[in-house]
Amino acid sequence: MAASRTIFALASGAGRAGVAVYRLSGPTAGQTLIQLSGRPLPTPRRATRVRLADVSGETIDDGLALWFPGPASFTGEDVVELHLHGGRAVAAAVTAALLALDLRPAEPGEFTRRAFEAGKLDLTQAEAMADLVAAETAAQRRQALRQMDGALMRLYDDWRGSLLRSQAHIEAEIDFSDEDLPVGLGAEARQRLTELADAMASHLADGRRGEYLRDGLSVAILGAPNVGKSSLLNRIAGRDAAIVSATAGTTRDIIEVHLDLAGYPVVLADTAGLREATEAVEEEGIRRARARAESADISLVVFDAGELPRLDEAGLALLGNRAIAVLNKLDLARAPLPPVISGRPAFAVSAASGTGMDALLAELESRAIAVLEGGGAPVLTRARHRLAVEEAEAALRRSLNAGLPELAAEDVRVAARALGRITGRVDVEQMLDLIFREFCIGK
Ligand SMILES: Nc1nc2c(ncn2[C@@H]2O[C@H](COP(=O)(O)OP(=O)(O)OP(=O)(O)O)[C@@H](O)[C@H]2O)c(=O)[nH]1
Ligand SMILES: [Mg+2]
Repeated sequence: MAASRTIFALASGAGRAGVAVYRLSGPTAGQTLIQLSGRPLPTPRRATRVRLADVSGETIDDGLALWFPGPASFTGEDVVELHLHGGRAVAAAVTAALLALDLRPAEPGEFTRRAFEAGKLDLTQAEAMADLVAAETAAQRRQALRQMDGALMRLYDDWRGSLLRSQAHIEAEIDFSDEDLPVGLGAEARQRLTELADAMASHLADGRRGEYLRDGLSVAILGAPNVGKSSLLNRIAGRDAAIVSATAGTTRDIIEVHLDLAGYPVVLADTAGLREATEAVEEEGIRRARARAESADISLVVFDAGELPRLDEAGLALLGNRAIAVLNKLDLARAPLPPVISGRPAFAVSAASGTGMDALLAELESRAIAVLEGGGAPVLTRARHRLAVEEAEAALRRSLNAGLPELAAEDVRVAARALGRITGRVDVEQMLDLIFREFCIGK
């Protein structure tokens, strides 16, 4: 990489009481520390106490400095970390001093991008870092750490290595087809490619576990108006996120709350009650509710227990195999409560008082775990990876059916490139901006 300008960012700041960490990376990072501290560079990778002053000699702060000479640093460049007192005046003085020394504020994700460009990590690891910073539940954190450790990178690099070797064999066969090449090479390559295509197929058939874990499992609360859907959402969320009223047709838009369910991320959505709409806004709300019913991974279909034995038609129509039936307003029930509705287990609750909520939440939790928990194999975590593995598998299947070895070799090359794009080994220049933009500044 061409020598780049030294960048800096406040990598973490804990406000007035805490420690603020400034990170500098680039060719003049060491020189900058010398100028600010008025001392030679400290021992590498050792926290050293420094008194920093700006160019005019005015003291900025008394803190710690760490010196990481490249290439054995996070970005591969010379890196300096300054641990100073939190607080706005220090931040303003440090920023002014660094700008005066011709450093430039870093863009979001720029440190990680430099690390990627220096070959310190691959794209899946870079993405995992962004995931780790954004992780809200324990399961998300574990998944991000596994990926940061290189689990996905190793899998894709292994596959890509096998593909490149197969391609070389097939091409050798083409180039030397008149000469005495050991027989059976074609069959051997065919065998290996079939195994790889099958491995990719089973990797793709992971039930989207990794993506769910990143984005959260989508749970929709559905049912007729006034059955207590919004009350249920508020009860589960533990706060008044949605408006509750005795008027049917209160909820119009979709209201989402993010939950941590036994360490697993869930996006719980309240929706408009399903009925013949009385006006345009309600109609749009109902359209959105139906769309969410389609896309949700689990739905809680709510009925009014006060109306038993009558059960609302719109609700019954939604009791598919991803549904849990909820009989709300248990306190108003006069008829016996059915344990099962349309073959779905029915949970009787009172959203108003909280009765029965433990059993319902336990069911929701075990459903979420069934969807999200798998073995230890690394899982796809992003649509970007999924698309590339799908492309690789399709190309491999084509190569197995290709009439000519030249065509087979070309398809194997396409498959290898698709995998190379995931890890960033090939062809990624135009994607990088997109990927690193989602990082925060200082990472
Ligand atoms: N008695 C009793 N009343 C309840 C219970 N849950 C909700 N309600 C009442 O039922 C009414 C409707 O509640 P909401 O939560 O607004 O119902 P909803 O399904 O969201 O209604 P829409 O948004 O209009 O579709 C309110 O007056 C609530 O106080 C319950 O468990 N018992
Ligand atoms: Mg509502």
